[in-house]
Amino acid sequence: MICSVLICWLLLVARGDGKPTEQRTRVHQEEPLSTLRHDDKQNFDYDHEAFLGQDEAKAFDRLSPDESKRRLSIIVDRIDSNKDDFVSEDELRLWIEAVQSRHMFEDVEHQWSEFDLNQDGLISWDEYRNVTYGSYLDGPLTETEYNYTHMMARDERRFKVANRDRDMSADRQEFMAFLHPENHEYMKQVVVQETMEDIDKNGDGFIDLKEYIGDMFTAENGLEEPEWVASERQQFSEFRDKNQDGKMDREETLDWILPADYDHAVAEAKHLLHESDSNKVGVS
Ligand SMILES: *[C@@H]1O[C@H](CO)[C@@H](O)[C@H](O)[C@H]1NC(C)=O
Ligand SMILES: *[C@@H]1O[C@H](CO)[C@@H](O)[C@H](O)[C@H]1NC(C)=O
Ligand SMILES: [Ca+2]
Ligand SMILES: [Ca+2]
Ligand SMILES: [Ca+2]
Ligand SMILES: [Ca+2]
Repeated sequence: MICSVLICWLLLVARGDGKPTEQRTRVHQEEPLSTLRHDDKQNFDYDHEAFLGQDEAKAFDRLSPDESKRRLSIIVDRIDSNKDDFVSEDELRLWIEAVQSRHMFEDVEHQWSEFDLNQDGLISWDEYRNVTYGSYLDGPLTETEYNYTHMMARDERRFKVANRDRDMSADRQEFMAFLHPENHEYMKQVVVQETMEDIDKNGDGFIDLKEYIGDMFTAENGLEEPEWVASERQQFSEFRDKNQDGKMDREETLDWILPADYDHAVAEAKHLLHESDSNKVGVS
């Protein structure tokens, strides 16, 4: 795609109405590229963030159109690494991957000093636990205080898995795997485990259709079920429940949340190119 077409489309995207989309709070359900739900019918924040990174995207929301355009031109120039004035899918994918790993690195650096209390270049489980749950561990539990026992056990389990050398002390790589498990192959199993525990309300080790829908949607009296819920039901029986036994096991859940044959960066690159082409924004 011609660079200026991409800039125009991104400007269109950047000046979207900025309505917040549904925020996914559970870590394993976060889209690796952005925590926003990817639904262009609502707005383009997801694309915006995948392209710029979350912090950068927020900064862009405050810029004048001219300034946005100027900065986007600089970025698009950098994406066009072979300088042929076209942005290829590959160039875009590399850029999106770079944005994603920069975000993870910054996240680790940002949080590091808060947790590495003795400044030995490692974050031990004790340090992490004390900083995160300190006041809860110290104080007598008041009736209104949330019982963090479960959450802490879950963190500890994830921390153990992230620590490949089993010393319960995380270096930067291990801490990154702990914070962003969905982007680390060796964390997949624990991510699936956490997902299943969250959604499997009756605790039988499977996710049935009711639990699957219940995780995304709560029916309100008198309100008709939205269309997307019906389509999720269909998704469940047609694609998620591969062996057609009416429920999702571990394998099927893994395929759902972290599909092996799906690369978010490739998908988003294709999508951005497709959208900016089909919107016929023209060359300015
Ligand atoms: C964590 O807190 C406990 C209790 O206050 C303390 O004994 C321990 O030394 C702390 N550990 C670290 C690594 O700060
Ligand atoms: C918190 O929950 C855990 C496990 O669910 C339980 O064993 C513990 O007694 C609870 N603590 C308090 C103070 O309620
Ligand atoms: Ca330390
Ligand atoms: Ca370690
Ligand atoms: Ca179940
Ligand atoms: Ca099944």
